[in-house]
Amino acid sequence: MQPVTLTRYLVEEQRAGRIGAELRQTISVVMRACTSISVAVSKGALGGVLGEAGTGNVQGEAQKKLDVISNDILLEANAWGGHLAACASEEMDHAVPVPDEYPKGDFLLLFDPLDGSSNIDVNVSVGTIFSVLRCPEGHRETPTDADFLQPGRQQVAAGYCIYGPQTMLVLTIGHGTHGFTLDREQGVFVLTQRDMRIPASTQEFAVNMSNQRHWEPQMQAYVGDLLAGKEGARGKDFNMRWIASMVADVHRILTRGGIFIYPWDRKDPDKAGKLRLMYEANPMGLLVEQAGGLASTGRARILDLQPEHLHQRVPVFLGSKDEVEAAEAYHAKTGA
Ligand code: P6P
Repeated sequence: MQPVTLTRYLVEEQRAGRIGAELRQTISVVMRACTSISVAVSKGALGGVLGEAGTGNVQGEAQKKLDVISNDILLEANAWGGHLAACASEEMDHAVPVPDEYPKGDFLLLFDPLDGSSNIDVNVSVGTIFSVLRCPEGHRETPTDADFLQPGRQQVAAGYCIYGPQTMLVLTIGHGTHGFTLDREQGVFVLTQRDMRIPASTQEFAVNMSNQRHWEPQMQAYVGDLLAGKEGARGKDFNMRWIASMVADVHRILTRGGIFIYPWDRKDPDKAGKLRLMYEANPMGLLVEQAGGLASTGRARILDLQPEHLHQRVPVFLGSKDEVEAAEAYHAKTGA
């Protein structure tokens, strides 16, 4: 039987009336860009692409060469893609409208071109995260940052491509979350995990414990009880994983469950956490909720948030439904 490729999956979804031709083609353009990024990432030192680019981004972070290369690959691919009004990226201060000389469309594409890039030089999995929104009516010719400020529930597609031992693209168009593995010899993504489901309960959490002293009391109480194990309030032992690459940690959770946490910490209180709402928390939140999990700030569901600016940061608790709800219960207590 012929394998179901991502291209075939998207055509079948279009035939079933679940997406239009323009969104199908937009996702196909992102897929091809991710294949190019996978080639660049896998070359490592042989491609002269490791190390710093010598530039910084709007986040105040030093850019890796591959951050810039990946961002350029996505911008160039989508300029000719023909169905976008504008792109926005972790690596760019403001949204970039598709230039007038290129074909335009009604979608807005956001991406973190290479999330986890601090791991590149030590050969740990990294990935591209992307989110697709509709451009507000009448704004196609003059899109601005404000047009992107839509709650995550309004995403029409979201996904990531993880560059690990396998290159995999995980996608939702609002009808489940599905995993596609890159067959490098054929140059196609093949459906290998249809309808990924996150178990409701878990005994595995992911957080950077070195920030523990900076957390608010409710977070300290919650993690303290995870660490107390079966002798503690939770009555069961927990394991911990932290890859420090969101795409890799979330992929593990989509594959076997768990809870991923990047909470608010007082190291930089006005940032409200490290992760960005528009092109990290929202796309990952949609993928997780489409797989039966939950995505929360600890006090509100991420996909319901009304964004205030393009590079807004939020606390993130996502993964197994029962565990995210348990974390929310701790955060509902005033003062812990
Ligand atoms: P820390 C990578 O830089 C990233 O944005 C996410 O991919 C990852 O989950 C997090 O930051 C890691 O943060 O503080 O552990 O380095």
